Amino acid sequence: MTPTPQPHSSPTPADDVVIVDVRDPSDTLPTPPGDALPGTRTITLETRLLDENDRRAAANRADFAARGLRALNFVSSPGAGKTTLLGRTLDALAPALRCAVLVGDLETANDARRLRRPGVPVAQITTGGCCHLDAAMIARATAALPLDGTQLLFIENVGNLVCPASFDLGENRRITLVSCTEGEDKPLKYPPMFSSAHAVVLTKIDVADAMGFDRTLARDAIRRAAPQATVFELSAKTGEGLDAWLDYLRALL
Ligand SMILES: Nc1nc2c(ncn2[C@@H]2O[C@H](COP(=O)(O)OP(=O)(O)O)[C@@H](O)[C@H]2O)c(=O)[nH]1
Ligand SMILES: [Mg+2]
Repeated sequence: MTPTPQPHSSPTPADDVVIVDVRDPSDTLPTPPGDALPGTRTITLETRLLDENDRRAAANRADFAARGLRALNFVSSPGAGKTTLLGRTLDALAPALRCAVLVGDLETANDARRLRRPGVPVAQITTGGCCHLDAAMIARATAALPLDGTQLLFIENVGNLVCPASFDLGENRRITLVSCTEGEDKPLKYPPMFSSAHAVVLTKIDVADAMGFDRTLARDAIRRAAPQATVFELSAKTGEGLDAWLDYLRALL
């Protein structure tokens, strides 16, 4: 079957949100699994792809260090609460601390609009069919933002508990969110996202009881999948647990 070409949309003006459209005009629909040729050597390609990404991530990390900023990469399944937590975080920290935000989604600038705050540069990275951010996208987006003087760069990755784990963006901290509405066992089912995290944030604890969510079981799963990580339990709705999270961020500077 010949893949159908994807239409390529040009960047959409969205108030003062910068939109970095990284969709490739030649993007094609992914090949359905049933159409894959037997013996296709995808492992080599992936290795090269990740090597190239690692090289660009190292360049981003050097750029962040030269600018004196700390970059945090927020990863989770869709809907775990990344944007809500980032909004709360910006309300508490900016403008006393100089913050900037990059948000990745397949489509829309909704999250970038939600995260607009006075004095906080925001860029929406529109990935099209791509299920994760990569280091090259971050380089393009940071070049599009006025980052002079920025202390904390928050990067909200595409909602996906699998692919973003493989792509270093050059971040200084990877923050993995998991919410009480997802079940206690997700850290054990999706280990790379947790084993690569500097911090794990258990979100939506305000609804834990209503969901019949067992926090002890969840803590145990997080400890097993991410023994290296600092763990936070919080509600971005009620503010419970937020102080420890904000202290963690302030201590990065
Ligand atoms: N009850 C509750 N809902 C939350 C919390 N954080 C986020 N939500 C809700 O969860 C949904 C998804 O949140 P969002 O921040 O968009 O998740 P994202 O896709 O990870 O960015 C929204 O309806 C939020 O209002 C929380 O701490 N408690
Ligand atoms: Mg979001």
